[in-house]
Amino acid sequence: MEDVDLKSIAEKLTIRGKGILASDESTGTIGKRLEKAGLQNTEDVRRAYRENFYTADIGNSISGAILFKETLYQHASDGVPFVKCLTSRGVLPGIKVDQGLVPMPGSNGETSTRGLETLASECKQYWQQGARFTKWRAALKVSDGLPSEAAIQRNAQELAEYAAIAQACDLVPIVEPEILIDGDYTLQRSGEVSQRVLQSCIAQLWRQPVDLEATLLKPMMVMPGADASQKASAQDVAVATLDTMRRSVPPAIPGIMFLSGGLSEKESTLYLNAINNLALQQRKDTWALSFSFGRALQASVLQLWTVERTGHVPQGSAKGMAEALARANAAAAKGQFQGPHPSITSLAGTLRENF
Ligand code: 5MM
Repeated sequence: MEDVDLKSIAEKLTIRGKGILASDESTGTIGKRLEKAGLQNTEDVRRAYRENFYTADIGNSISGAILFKETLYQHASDGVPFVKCLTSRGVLPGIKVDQGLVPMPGSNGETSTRGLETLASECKQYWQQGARFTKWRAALKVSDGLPSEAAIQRNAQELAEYAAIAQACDLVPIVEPEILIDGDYTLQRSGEVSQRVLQSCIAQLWRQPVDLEATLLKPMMVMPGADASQKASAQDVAVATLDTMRRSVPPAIPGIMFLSGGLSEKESTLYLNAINNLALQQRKDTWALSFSFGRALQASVLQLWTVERTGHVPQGSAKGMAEALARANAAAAKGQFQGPHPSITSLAGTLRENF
């Protein structure tokens, strides 16, 4: 095995003004999205859809792409392996290594994540196949009594064990403790819960043989739940998010790569832009503050691709959308997004305003 410098991989992933494309939806999750768009959830449809991203001109905006196991072994329609499509564009291939959520016995509907038993042997195979970083997702529900301390501790411990195993296999770990958007919780409660969760994750990472300088964090931005009566502005989200990160995440961690978690494509970009603007103003850009978005980089691409397949928009439209969304978020990762937002819904809004 070659001598792997994990810190330099983490540095490449967190280079300022680029972010990560999360395209690691498991077969069930991508299936729900494809079926909602009227497409069949077959291996070739999944492959053809993902080709829109991996053969797009995204190298100036995207530093790494997280793939699902199936995708790591697939090829573009011209026969070039996806891994090669990505590396030839300067994009590092990564892999989701968790095996999904399972109910936590005795809990009030809370979950932990499975996959630790087989992780080491799988990581070795993924490295051979070209993956250079990994991702593991835990999910925490918020309500009056949740998340419980038991769920916070169990998930933090699993995330830290995963990170140690990934690094031992020469892969940079992305640690994803997602605070779910569902619920009517306030901005303040989101901050309190995020702080507890992130601090517990960091404490567990310290207990394991994990090199923080070769570890990335993938949290949710701090914001009210989707059903909260009081909405927050992008500036409110930026203030609460930066306060929480500063109180919880040591500067040794090179990058905080936010997930989009059910926000709209436009909100995700505007919030990320506000966070970076504020960090620059306050000189608190200790870490790269960037994205590891899934839906916020994909939703309009999928919509457009379904139309493209019927021949009603030119071939390549979906790929062009993938590039435009990546560019918009790369600009936001520098606090330089100026709009208009390229997503289909924003475009429709702009067009409506012009008539
Ligand atoms: C929370 O989901 C992650 C980020 O995507 P969004 O920006 O859309 O929230 C995402 O990487 C997720 O972990 C993968 O899609 C895998 O999800 P499943 O549900 O298939 O495990």
